[in-house]
Formats: sequence, C-alpha cells, structure tokens
Amino acid sequence: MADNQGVVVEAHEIETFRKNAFRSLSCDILKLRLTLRATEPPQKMFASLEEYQKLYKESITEPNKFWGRTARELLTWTRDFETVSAGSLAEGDVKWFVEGQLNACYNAVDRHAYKDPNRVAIIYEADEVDEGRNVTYSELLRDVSKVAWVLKQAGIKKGDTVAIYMPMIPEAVVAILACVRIGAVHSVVFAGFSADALRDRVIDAKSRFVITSDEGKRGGKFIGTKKIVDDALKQCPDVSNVLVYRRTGADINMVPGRDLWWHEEVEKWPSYIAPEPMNSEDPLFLLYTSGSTGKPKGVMHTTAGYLLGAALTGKYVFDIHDGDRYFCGGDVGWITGHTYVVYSPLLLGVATVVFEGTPAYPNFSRYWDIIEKHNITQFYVAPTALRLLKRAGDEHVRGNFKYLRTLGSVGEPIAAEVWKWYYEIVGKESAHVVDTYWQTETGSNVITPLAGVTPMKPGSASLPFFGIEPSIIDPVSGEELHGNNVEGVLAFKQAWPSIARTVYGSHKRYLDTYLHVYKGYYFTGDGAARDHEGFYWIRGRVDDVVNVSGHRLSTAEIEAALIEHHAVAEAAVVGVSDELTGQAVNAFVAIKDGNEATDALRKELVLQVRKSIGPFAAPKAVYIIGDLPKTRSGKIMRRILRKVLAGEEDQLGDVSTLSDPSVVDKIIATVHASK
Ligand code: 6R9
Repeated sequence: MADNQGVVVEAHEIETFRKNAFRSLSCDILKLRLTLRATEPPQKMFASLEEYQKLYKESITEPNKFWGRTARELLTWTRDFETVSAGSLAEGDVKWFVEGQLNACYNAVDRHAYKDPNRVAIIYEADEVDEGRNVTYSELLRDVSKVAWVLKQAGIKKGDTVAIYMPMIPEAVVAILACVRIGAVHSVVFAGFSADALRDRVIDAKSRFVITSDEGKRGGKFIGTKKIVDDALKQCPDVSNVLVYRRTGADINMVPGRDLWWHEEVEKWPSYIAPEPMNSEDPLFLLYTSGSTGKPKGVMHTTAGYLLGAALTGKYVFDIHDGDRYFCGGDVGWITGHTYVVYSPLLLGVATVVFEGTPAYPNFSRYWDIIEKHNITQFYVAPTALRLLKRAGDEHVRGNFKYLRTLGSVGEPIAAEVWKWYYEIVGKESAHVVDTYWQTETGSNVITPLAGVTPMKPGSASLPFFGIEPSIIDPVSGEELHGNNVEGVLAFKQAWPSIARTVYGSHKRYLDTYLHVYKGYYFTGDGAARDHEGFYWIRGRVDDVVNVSGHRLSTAEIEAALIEHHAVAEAAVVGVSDELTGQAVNAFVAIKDGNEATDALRKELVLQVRKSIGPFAAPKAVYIIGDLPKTRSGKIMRRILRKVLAGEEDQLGDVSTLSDPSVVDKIIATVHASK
C-alpha cells in the first residue's frame, strides 16, 4: 500500500519534472557536438573548442547566469532558488542556490525510475567473473527506500551522520542513497582502512549508525569487514546500531541489540519512502582525506552545489548521454567513487559499473573484459592501474571496445608514455583521453579536457572547467603570475558550486589550509605550469617539491623522466637535505621483471634524468626496490621514503593507509644496505 501511495504522489511530481528538467540544453556545445548514441558505431567527436570558450567565458564573467541556468536544467528542485551564489572565498562562507530545496536521491534515482523503470542503474561486476547482476532504477528505488526506512526506524534523523564501511557492491550505493534520501549525512570510510582508522573517523564524524557487510571479497581474497568494524567500535560508545549486509555468508559475530541483518530488516519495511526535501546548503556527506600533517580532515560537501558539479562534469567532461554505460574503477571510499561511480552517472540516468574486484584478477585482462562485456562507453581509472597494466604487457588488452568513447585518468599526473599507451593500446586512437585534475575538496573535475572537444596533449590536464578561474602564483612572493609560460602554485580565483564548504568540526583548519594561504584564492596545494597555449600541467603536490641549489624541481617531473627508461615500472622521488645543495634528489624505482638491480642500471637512470631534465635534477642516489609504498588508492607515500632516508624509521607516522605495509621493511633494508 505504502508503495502505491508513494508512486502516486511521485508520479504527480514527475510530470513537472518531465516538463522542466530534461529540457535539452540550449546554446551549448553538446548540441553542436556529434552526439553518439550507445547503439551507434563510435565516431570521432572533435567539436568546437570555440563553443567551450564561449560558455567558459560566460561561466566566469556571468557566473550567476551560467550556474543558475545549468542548475535548473540538470537538477530537479522541490523549491526554486532566487540567490545563485553568496559569500566569498576570502570569508570562507560560500553558498550556492541559497533558497533552493531538493533531494539528492530523488535526483539520482526517482526521476529516472519513473521515466524508465527498467533502465539499468547499476551493473554489478562481482569479484568472480559472471557472479554479477544488474540493478534497474526501479529496483534501486525500492532497495534504497527500504534501507532508508531501516535508518529512520533506528532513530536516524536529518543531519545525523552514518558511517559506511562496505566493499564495492551495489549495496554500498544503496546505503549512500538511503542516507541522503532521509537527509542523513554519509561518511564513507574506505573498506581497506584499519580498525583504528575507522574508529577515528567514526568518532570525529560523531556517526551513530554504521553500515557494513559480513565480509568483502577482492582479487579472490576475503576481507573480514565486520570484524574490523567490531574492533573499531570497541571505542565508539555512541554507535547504537550496525546494519550488516550478508555478502559471503561468513560466520560472524552479531552483537545482540546493536547489530542488525540487512536482509531481515529490509523485509519489514515498505518499498517506498518519500525523499526528504533538503536545503541546497544542507550537508550531503563527509569524506576524510589526509593533509600533509596531522589527523585526517573530514571534508564536508553540501547538497546542491556538489550535485551540480557531478552532473555537469559527467555531461561535459565524459560526454555522458542517455543509454551510456559508464565504468569508473574508483572505490566508493574515495572522492572519485563518490562523484563518478555514484552521483555523476546516476544523476544523468545512465548505468554505472560497480566493480568489486581488482584489475589483476583473475588475470590482467579483467578491465578490458568488463569493457567489452558491457559495451562500456566511458572508462575512468588512475594512472597507477594503467602503469600496472602497461607493465603486464599489451597482449592482455584484448577485446572489441567498439562503444568506448572516453578514457579518463585521475589522481596523479599521468606520464606521457603511459598516456600514449592508454590512447593507442586501450583507446585504439579513437577514444578521447581526459586527464582530469581535481581533489576531494573540489568535489568534481576542475582542470580537464572535455571529451570530444579539447585538443589532447599527453600529460596535460589542459583547460579549466566551467567556473574555474585558475591562477598560477609565485610561492615566494605570493603574487599571481600573469600570461602564459609561467610556473608556480595553483590556486582558483572564484568559488564554484562543488567546492567543499568546511572541514567538519574545524572551520579554522579549512580556512588555514585552503583559503588563507593566498587571501582571496582557493589554494590547491599543487604546483602547476601554464604553457604557451594556456594549457595547464599539474606538477604534483608542492609538499613534494625539491629545491636543489635554488632549482625548484618537481618530483613528478623527475619521476616521469625515470619511467621513460625501459627497465622502470614505477618511480618515486623525494628531496633529502644536503649540506652542499640544500636538498638533493633521491629516487626509488621499481623495475620491470627481467631486469637486474645493478650499478650499471643505476648509472643509466641518473643519465636518463640528466638527459631528460638537466644535470641539476640528477638523483644523488637511486634505490632499486621491489615495490613502492602506496596507499590503497594508489598514491605513493613519499613521506615514508623521506623518513627512511632521514634515518627516522621510528617516526614513520600513520602507515594504516598503505596497501602493503610490508614494503616498508624492505625499503629500510635496501637503504641501509647501500649506506
Ligand atoms: C580526485 C583525487 C587530490 C590530489 C591533487 C593532485 C592529485 C588528482 C590529478 C592529480 C595530476 C591529475 N591529482 N588528479 N595530479 N593530474 N589529473 O585524486 O582527489 O584523493 O583528494 O587527491 O591528487 O595532487 O591535489 P584526492
């Protein structure tokens, strides 16, 4: 009964939505572009860069006009807004679409479910090949509603925070959307974090409810998710309930009165619950990210602005169209998974792949098999995965990718030779590579090519997205460097809708980290160059900059030089203090199978950097190691390398985010052996 009532009410709403929300975008480049339907054969789509420039100009000179229009076009509102933007970067009180009301889940699910109930929302690709399934938009609406009921009945109210500690399964998406359906704030913690890390995040966010699974399964291995939650919660007395999804059927401990089985609870509740209308600036989620120092920051995003950033970048950067099948390999535990596994594709009503496994299981063809099997139209992954797959060999890249139009890269600079491999071997020179630069704090892509539009330059994130006004600042003088051919640190001059609004519990930290470093600007923490054509090249975090005899060197640049050498699989460069030159470059390299760690190779590598950048950049020491210390999201933890080199192995700090903590001991041994 409750079902039907809900549907009737919503069917009424959907009429308004049909009339307003899906009006085709007027005056935009999508219209001019050769839009591809998924059912048509792929074509090259290089449309007009001038159209981008025209729209970009509008987004900078008349931001309220641009964002007001796109917000009404792409999102469905239960109450319209009058004020498009308010506040300023200088004051740290940015607001968007002030009087508006909307619900994120309604926008991501309901409106598509009513229009086309059987449309696929989630393509679940399980760890084991062929164990997956599809979830339609109407099934998603039902599943989300039931879990939303469970939360509500457990006393979770609008504004409460819910921790989600789940593997990459459709239920992780269901959990996220169930929260936002009732106005709760989700705080997803990557399901590879340790119990201590989870505990800290649950406590900091004041989460009262945790959603998890009995176990996870990745690359053929089982992960004791619920056990980790149990350990974490020993020191979290404020958590009243844990909802447990049965993924593997493992025998786990259920705490009476606290723990609830997902499958038992959802049986009790109707398949519809009305979405809670939320104010534009109500918090949508917290996501913890590490800064260069101290404890992780709970970056807070609010509702309308974040959703608009996710939808608009999906449409323009990835060229998402009705009927597409979008595959982002990121985990929902990171911002890439939030924005591009969940929100962006679902807001645009297309199918999103939820991939539980790894690119190496059961073999190195897994990604490519998924792309072929599901006729994937957009694929999005981090360079670290591409390096792994490139290293594995081209013979693994098999299949017919006839629908593939956009290849995305995210998370770190992509070296030109990896970019080339992606474009030629994966994309068969017919898909557009988009090297998307952005951060947890920016919410969605900020410097990026637009698929089908922006000319590609291997290794450059290219041009700013709408509303982003990049500035290159001289870090010494703090002055903005105007014109082309400049290099410095990257900041943004005006606020955009999906900028993070605060660090949970510490607005001062937010101001100090991002807005007060260069007053009036948002400071990214990255170094960047603007080349002779106005294209941007991200150099990496400025905390990774090395200064040798007054030469400011980017670790990323030296690393790119090193991996040009045929024997090198991956490289990490750090600065160590040096009596003579201030800092010296030390390089750690992982070599490809079949190569030996010899002195001759070390010499060749030094020569390679001298040749590629200049003698001043030559590493003073090259350490050849089995594997680099990487976080589970693939970022190299250079901090650990720096500490080992400084002889401060006892002060490594938090290594809980490392994907394989055992690499640390091997690195220490290698460094000691060479001293
Ligand atoms: C989305 C994400 C943010 C940091 C960022 C920068 C690096 C991200 C990049 C890139 C070069 C790209 N980064 N994308 N560097 N080119 N296309 O990764 O968010 O985890 O918060 O990391 O990642 O250094 O500052 P997050």
